Amino acid sequence: MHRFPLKAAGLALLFGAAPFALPFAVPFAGAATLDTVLVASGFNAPLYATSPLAGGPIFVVEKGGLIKTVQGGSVSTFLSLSVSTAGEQGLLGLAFDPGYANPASAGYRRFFVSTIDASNQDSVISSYRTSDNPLVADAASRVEIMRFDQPNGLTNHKAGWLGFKPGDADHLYIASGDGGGGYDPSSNGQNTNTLLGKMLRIDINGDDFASPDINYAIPADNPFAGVAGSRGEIFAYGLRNPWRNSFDRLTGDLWIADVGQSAREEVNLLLDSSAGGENFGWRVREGDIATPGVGGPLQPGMDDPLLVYTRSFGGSITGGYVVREVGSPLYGQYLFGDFVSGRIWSVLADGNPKTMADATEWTAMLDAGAGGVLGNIASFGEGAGGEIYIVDFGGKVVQVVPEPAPALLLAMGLAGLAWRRSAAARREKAEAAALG
Ligand SMILES: [Ca+2]
Ligand SMILES: [Ca+2]
Repeated sequence: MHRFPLKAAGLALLFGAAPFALPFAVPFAGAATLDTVLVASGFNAPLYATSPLAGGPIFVVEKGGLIKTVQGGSVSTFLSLSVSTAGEQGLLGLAFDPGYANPASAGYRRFFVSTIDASNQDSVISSYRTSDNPLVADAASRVEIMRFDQPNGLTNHKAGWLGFKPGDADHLYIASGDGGGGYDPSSNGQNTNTLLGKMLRIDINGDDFASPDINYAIPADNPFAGVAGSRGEIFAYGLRNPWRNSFDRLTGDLWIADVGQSAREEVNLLLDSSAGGENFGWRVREGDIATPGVGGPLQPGMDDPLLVYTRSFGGSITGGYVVREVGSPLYGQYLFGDFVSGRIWSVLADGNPKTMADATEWTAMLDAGAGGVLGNIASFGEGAGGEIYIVDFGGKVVQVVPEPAPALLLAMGLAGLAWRRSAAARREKAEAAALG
């Protein structure tokens, strides 16, 4: 446990977390074993990784505005953006269009980024397209999709995650933070007339706006579409800093991990069947308690989190994924971590409320992996085959693989490929069984 103080001291506490108590160990269950292999190191403040095409490059997002690719062991720059980087600002999110590989799709070669504008600190969502070279984006292809104001001078709580729900190529989900400042001073989370502190949902294949700088439509089935005094882009609200979130690729459920203020970190579940309109409570509620100093009891219509943890475990939750890589010991588990403590756990993703007593801790096993000790967990990532990446803010990306990592794959820089291949043969059957 010696490494936790080291971690806390070494990072300018990107997420403004408070000091934490020494963690106590949560025993891990069963005989399942995991290893890691290094995807690549030397990144500058990496915040995200994904690999949308089977056998294609792994894309790594850097806070300072670069997207890099890793393929065949070599790293190159895919796109370079000018962004504001103070505090928690930067290049914060990346999502590939579901039609990225389909020449017949409007989304062919298209991807979306969320950034903080270098000139005015707005949150900005833009699209770009990849050039004829799959390792180089076409910088001139930029289309601005939307932007929204951020409070002047506040550099934290920008969230910025982007994602598409499996099977829905039209709607981009955008996580926004409360705008920052601590305790949500303007109560943005509960205000449905601002885009701050929300899960947004927009139609990126429509356009409701004559302006060439605003290029999306408000889905008619969004819960506040057409409601006077509310923003139609909102799908769910009452969020503080939903930094990293994910759709379960099997079920379509959205797992929202909301970074807490000074007492509770939380995981929320937005079911596939939801029509939206959920209120996750901030700033009235911090996790499962009244927000110290400003909060109160759970109000009608507010949802308690699926899982909370205290400062005994960490100081800033980093949401992960429900693992759907067939053959992984983590299959069907929601894997998540903590930026401050560097700890990583999983809980069974059965949709029922959990406590940390239900969690399995994987920190020591993953730290002992061939990919090396992990520091501050900035993000998790998922590849086309369901493979799981872990992004260490200190500069590296690893892939979770079975233990022991096959030596040949390590040597060839093709980590996990064999596992993926053998898994593919079993996937269809297993998914059918799970659905049944
Ligand atoms: Ca327009
Ligand atoms: Ca909440």
